[in-house]
Amino acid sequence: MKKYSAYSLLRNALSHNRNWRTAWRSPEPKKSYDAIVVGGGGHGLATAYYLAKNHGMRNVAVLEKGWIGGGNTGRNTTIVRSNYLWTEAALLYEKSMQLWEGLSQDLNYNVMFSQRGVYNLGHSLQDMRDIERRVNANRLNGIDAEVVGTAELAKAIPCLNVSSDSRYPVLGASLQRRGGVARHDAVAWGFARAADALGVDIVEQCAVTDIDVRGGKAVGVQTTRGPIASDRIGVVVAGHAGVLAKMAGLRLPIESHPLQAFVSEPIRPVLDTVVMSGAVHGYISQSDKGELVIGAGIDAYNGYGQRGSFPVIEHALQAIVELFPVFSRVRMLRLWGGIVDVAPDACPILSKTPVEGLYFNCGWGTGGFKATPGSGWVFAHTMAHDEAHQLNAPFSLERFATGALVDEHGAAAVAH
Ligand code: FAD
Ligand code: PYC
Repeated sequence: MKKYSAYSLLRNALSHNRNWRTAWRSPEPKKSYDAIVVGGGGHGLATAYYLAKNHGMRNVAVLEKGWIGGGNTGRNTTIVRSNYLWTEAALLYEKSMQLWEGLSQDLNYNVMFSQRGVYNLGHSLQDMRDIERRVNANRLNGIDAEVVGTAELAKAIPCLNVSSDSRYPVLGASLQRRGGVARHDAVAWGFARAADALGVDIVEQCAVTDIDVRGGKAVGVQTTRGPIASDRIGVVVAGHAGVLAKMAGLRLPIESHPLQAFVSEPIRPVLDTVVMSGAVHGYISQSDKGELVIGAGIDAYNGYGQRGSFPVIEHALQAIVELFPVFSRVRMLRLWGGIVDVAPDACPILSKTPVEGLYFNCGWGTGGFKATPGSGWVFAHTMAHDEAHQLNAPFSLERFATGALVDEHGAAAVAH
């Protein structure tokens, strides 16, 4: 990769960036590709990157209906952790965590991964029993996890209300120190630039309008920029998975819901970790810009509007003020929503389908940002070999017929 010196930064600024190379090309789509990835979010871009890097597939296109990272990838609250209960899920998210730990170096792009720790609070005896069970399960899987009490919490997070006379008193928490946050846009841009450098065509403003199936096999897609042939198509469109499945005559066990988040005005550094509470239904961290990043549970209705309803905002902010009374005086700046794809067991679908050459990567619901690199890694393997990687074998569509669900509603926590 070319290095930019301070001098070249100045030269580019003075020339209004006329000579600044774009980070990825804007190619016209070809008539056919060896593989097509539908959806230019983090998962789709990571899939294309690992198809090229790990499996030597360079004649690959990512088709994105808007701009890359404009879906949930650019709308999420960036919490990264791998403290899931069941071994199947824990190993998948832990693979991702290990990739996060080397991602900036691998992509040669700073994704600002900050391992500032993630606390999941407990507010009742049963909460604490569930936390202890999950921490023990994590440790058995080699994943870092601790149970912490209120004295330690009060020391680590001075503005957290741990007094026993609050409505839902904090009794303790789980802590994953390797958890944290990353810069979401940078994840999309970093994967895009690295995939493009390996020859992947990233085609924005290109909506897939139909999937062509002949004799039970995928043969291509119809798009707003014309038909494109391929016998290997991976669909990675999050909240729109059901819509794309219908194009191929399939029905997925997915519901699409709005999920909201909000940021406050920027304030001085006050919170250097991530705090989540499933019981009071809110979570919070502070961005490097100083904004408090706050989120809630899903809006209960199905929909495709990237905005949510007022009661959820009120509920989440009540929860945050309960936990952090000092934030009651902070003004909120912005709010937005994304469309999340929720499966019945709160676990993803990374799977072949009854249509040969057609693969789906969806169902990450409210928690897929943390899985971005790992999801791309295993889905690229699945597409390249027409066979699941051992880490995503438990997440096939068959589980909804056999009943071998991996119920992660507990660890999916706040948002589901
Ligand atoms: P997306 O980024 O949504 O990408 C899918 C892309 O497909 C979109 O760009 C879309 O435009 C494109 N597309 C759709 N239809 C078509 C079509 N017909 N043709 C072409 N392209 C199409 N997860 C965490 O781990 N931690 C968090 O803290 C967290 N917080 C969240 C907070 C909010 C408010 C939301 C909404 C989500 C949150 N998530 C979190 C979940 C996380 O954002 C998602 O699971 C993850 O980003 C999904 O990535 P993706 O690449 O699959 O989807
Ligand atoms: O999966 O950790 C998570 C999460 C936090 C907020 C939304 N999703």
